[in-house]
Amino acid sequence: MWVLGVTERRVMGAFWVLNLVLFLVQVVGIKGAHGIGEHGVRIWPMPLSVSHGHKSLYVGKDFKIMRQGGKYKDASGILKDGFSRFLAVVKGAHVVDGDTSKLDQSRVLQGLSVFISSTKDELQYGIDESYKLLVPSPDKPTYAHLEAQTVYGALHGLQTFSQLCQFNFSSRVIEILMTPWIINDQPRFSFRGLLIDTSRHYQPLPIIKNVIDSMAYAKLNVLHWHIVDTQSFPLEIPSYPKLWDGAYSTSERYTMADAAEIVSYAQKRGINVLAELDVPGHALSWGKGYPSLWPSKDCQEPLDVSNEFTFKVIDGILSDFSKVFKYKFVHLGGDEVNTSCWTLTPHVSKWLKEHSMNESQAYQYFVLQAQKIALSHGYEIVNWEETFNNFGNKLSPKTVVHNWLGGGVAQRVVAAGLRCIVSNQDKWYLDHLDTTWEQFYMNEPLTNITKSEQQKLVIGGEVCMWGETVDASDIQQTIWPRAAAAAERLWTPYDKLAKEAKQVTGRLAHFRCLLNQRGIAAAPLAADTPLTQPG
Ligand code: CP6
Repeated sequence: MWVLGVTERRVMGAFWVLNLVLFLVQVVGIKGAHGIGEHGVRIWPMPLSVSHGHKSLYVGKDFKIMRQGGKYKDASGILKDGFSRFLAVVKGAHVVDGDTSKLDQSRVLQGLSVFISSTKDELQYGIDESYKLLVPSPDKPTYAHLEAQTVYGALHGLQTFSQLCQFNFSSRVIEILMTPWIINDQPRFSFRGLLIDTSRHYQPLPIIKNVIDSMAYAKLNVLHWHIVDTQSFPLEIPSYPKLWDGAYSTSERYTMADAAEIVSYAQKRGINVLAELDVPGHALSWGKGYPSLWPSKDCQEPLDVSNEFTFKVIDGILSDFSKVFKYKFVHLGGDEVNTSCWTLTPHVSKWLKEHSMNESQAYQYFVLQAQKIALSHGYEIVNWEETFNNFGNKLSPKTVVHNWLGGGVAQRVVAAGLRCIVSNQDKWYLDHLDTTWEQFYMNEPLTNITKSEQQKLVIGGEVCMWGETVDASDIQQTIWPRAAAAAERLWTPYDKLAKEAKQVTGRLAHFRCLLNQRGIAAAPLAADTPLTQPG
């Protein structure tokens, strides 16, 4: 327990000032982000409200972060780690050798005080991600202030703060232009996702971590990990250890400890991991280790609906998942199911007759069985939209329907009272190399959804980086900058979004440059397609 000195008391006092100023900004409407030119505010995604002045500050050589009051104690070090990451990305690889002790101290920012009111640091769907940030104009002593409900809101605040900083090559120190900054921010949607697919191409762990880093820069908060599919089964499942016989090779695999490491790495950056088990289609690789999961040796997909063992294996996998993947949702796929193997295989077709089911009833039976198993492990469920299109009224009320086809299913899903995630393939599929960043930016999740209680059921959206076209060599340049365009759509309030994508070109170009400086291989805006493509 420390005793507050003069400095600390001034810092604490600043919280009242911060709140008063934010109040004035909101009520009186002091100049906000509107009307600030492209060369002014360069934050991506644009916050809820931003105002700024015209004076510059230097970031002190001994600049430090301090928790000031608040209940959060940072026992797990999330904030401390976040802060050192932020300092590293702001410095880039530059040698910051400027001695700020010789500068006018009223222009040197001594530190950032952070006030977090919640003690909890469980990362979960729907947590408060808001923050308020005040960077003062020259003063003495000069401290910036960040206030958030949760440590994850504070990380977003650090992220924004880092985007205000730049390296000054004449003084060789970090500077912040256009102070004071007063920023009040929170996301529009709680689910802001990116899908990666480690079945079509194995993605090495450092690549996945690099993707997670880049997501945090754009304030995306869900890594949808499409782990396994027809082509390969790279993940270890302790309950059924032969499943990863379906990996491409003995080295293109993840242990459960690797998966836990990814989850923890993501959590420290405020990112949830949504694990997918796509059943009953897209699961051929499972039969490499356990051939009885196939209807037959020559008809291998979808999984054998007539075999009790199929559901035992799903139960084992989801049981193992639940120890590592702590997000409240699991994704059970359910898309693109071609049931012809079921009717063509004698023992399966006999089973269908005995149970008086046709193919589509068997598809429904399978999906609902898998839902029951997931519910028994404490999960809520995400399913691709075909499940809703075929038997929407039978789905568990705990289902979130994941749109991907055209045709505006979101409208029908929310009218039926279910939740929805938007990923329409004509606008938000990153593997569609000819979809431009402008199209990503303009894709509006609430199109034709006007009632507020229905709008609330659209929990967010997700851009999808299917793995057929990308491996470790080009995944980042295929994701970025287009994913950033969607990230702003999902973060920034509707009335603050540009009405035409070209209005944000300069700011997005700046963000993609920032990604490059931070070691993310984001492609240029003008050429959205990768420079190289795998054959
Ligand atoms: N894999 C899985 C895929 C796709 C889907 N599910 C997909 C389909 C069409 C396009 C892109 C991807 N590769 N499991 C659909 C949800 Cl264009």
